[in-house]
Amino acid sequence: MVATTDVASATSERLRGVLRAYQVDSPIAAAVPLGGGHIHRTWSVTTADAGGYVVQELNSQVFGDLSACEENIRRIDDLFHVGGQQHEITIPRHLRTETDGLHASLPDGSTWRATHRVERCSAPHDVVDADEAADAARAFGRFASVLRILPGGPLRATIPRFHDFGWRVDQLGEALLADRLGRASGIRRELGDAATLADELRGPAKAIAANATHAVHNDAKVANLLCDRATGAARAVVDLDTTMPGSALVDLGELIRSGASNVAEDAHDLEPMEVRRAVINALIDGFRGAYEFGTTETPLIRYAGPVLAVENGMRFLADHLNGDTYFRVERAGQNLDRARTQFRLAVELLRTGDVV
Ligand code: GN1
Ligand code: MG
Repeated sequence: MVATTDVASATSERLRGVLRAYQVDSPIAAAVPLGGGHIHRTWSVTTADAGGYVVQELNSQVFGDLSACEENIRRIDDLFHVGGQQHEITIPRHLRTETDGLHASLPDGSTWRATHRVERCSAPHDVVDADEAADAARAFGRFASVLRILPGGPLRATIPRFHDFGWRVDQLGEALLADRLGRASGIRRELGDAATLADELRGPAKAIAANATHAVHNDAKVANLLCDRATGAARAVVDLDTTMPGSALVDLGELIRSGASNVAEDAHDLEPMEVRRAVINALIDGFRGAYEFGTTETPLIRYAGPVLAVENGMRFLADHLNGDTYFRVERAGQNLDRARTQFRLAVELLRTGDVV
């Protein structure tokens, strides 16, 4: 019996077409959009024969070289799933097309991928407490550790200069200069905050980038983990398109940036914002329990969170100026709120940072 689907029939048809490309012929029984990410569109799909898949329409604007993503993820998928070696953390297993491709195309030109669903797991929205923080950070630390044994040379850069702090400063400058929608006059304070913080953190950001020696996730946040719904334990790392050479400090920094505060990334009211020191310490300890930083990296740990907060803040602010073309928005001013939250967070992290 085919149950009702939760998406429009046109979407359901497209999802069916994608699954057929992976030789999954059973009709779709249910398809539920998975929210969260700003970039791709994702559905959890159950077929009539009870197969569970996650199907994703890829954003080729953001990832201009989807073949680089495909090649990287194939190698990572092989590392985790071929050869029988079990790691304490895994990734969802990718489906392959008849010609052994990871990606599939529909006649409308869209590009897709599909994985087997990791059952009884879901992605947390945010970090609840220190224990969960430590477990999440351990998972990303393990992921980066496993990637150290990836055979075959460095992964390809899927988004060039993704964590190039100086370039993000320049990008914001260009957006300001163009001021395409005349929004600059309304955000003088935020532009000032961005400039001050960027000056302060340019040095540490450069030092962190100098340690970009291994493949890391590059977008390490709890929302990119799958955790067991019953126990909360982290089981799989997802959202692997940015996994490429980088610095493990960037992963730790992104975990801190996305997990440290008690308010949402797009909070409008920052009055209640607090930085949760216990969570930050747990993130640091958890990550270090699974990944060994080198001697040049250790003194930079305290800057990792602030650098990533300001980097993201500058990206949000540039996108606000550019008319919200990169980060999907659901309301006017959302990217501005995201930027304000990041700058305030960076200030708080720097202010309380010596307590580590
Ligand atoms: C994007 O879509 P999501 O949430 O996984 C972005 C990250 C940002 C994040 C901010 C490829 O990630 O770099 O930190 O939004 N990913 C890309 O919420 O740009
Ligand atoms: Mg994501």
